[in-house]
Amino acid sequence: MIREILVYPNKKLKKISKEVEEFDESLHSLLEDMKETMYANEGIGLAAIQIGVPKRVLIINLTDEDGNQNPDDLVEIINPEIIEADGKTIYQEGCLSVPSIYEEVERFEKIKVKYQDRFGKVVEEKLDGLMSIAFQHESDHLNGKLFIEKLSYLKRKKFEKEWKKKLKERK
Ligand code: QAP
Ligand code: CO
Repeated sequence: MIREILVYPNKKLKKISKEVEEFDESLHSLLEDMKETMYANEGIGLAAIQIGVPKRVLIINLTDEDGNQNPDDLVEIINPEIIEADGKTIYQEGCLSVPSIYEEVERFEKIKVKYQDRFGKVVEEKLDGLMSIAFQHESDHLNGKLFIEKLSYLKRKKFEKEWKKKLKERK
């Protein structure tokens, strides 16, 4: 089922999501809803809280070199942890919860992560490139953080101004 995406400044987006303890049918149906919702909105990543579910669940499906999004490349990530981080990288990020806004954000370049799959199996791997950035962006959602909160004071001001303008235009 396609669910509604919560948009900034919805207060639910600030919630700290809870660890998943049961790797059951309800988790699997949440993952299916997240996939449908992400594809319907042309996203490459989505955290459960973006559809109002405060659970530590996220999905990422990057596009390939030709810009095609292959569902076989979709990764389901439960209870993510970053256990090592190295270097810095800057990328112009967007977010389905902050539509039409793209700003440069600094992240770790390489990370070592630990998470669980939909059956509870523990996975440990090293990530770099866009996958590392997406993992950090989506993990921040589970702690109630949006990418716009990582902007400098001046850039945040600029964003708030742009956002107000966009709100008026949408009405
Ligand atoms: C998070 O972002 C991310 O403004 C996923 O109008 C960000 O899927 C991963 C989107 C940066 C890696 C790097 C945004 C779609 C999608 C919009 C998204 C929009 C339509 C964003
Ligand atoms: Co986001």
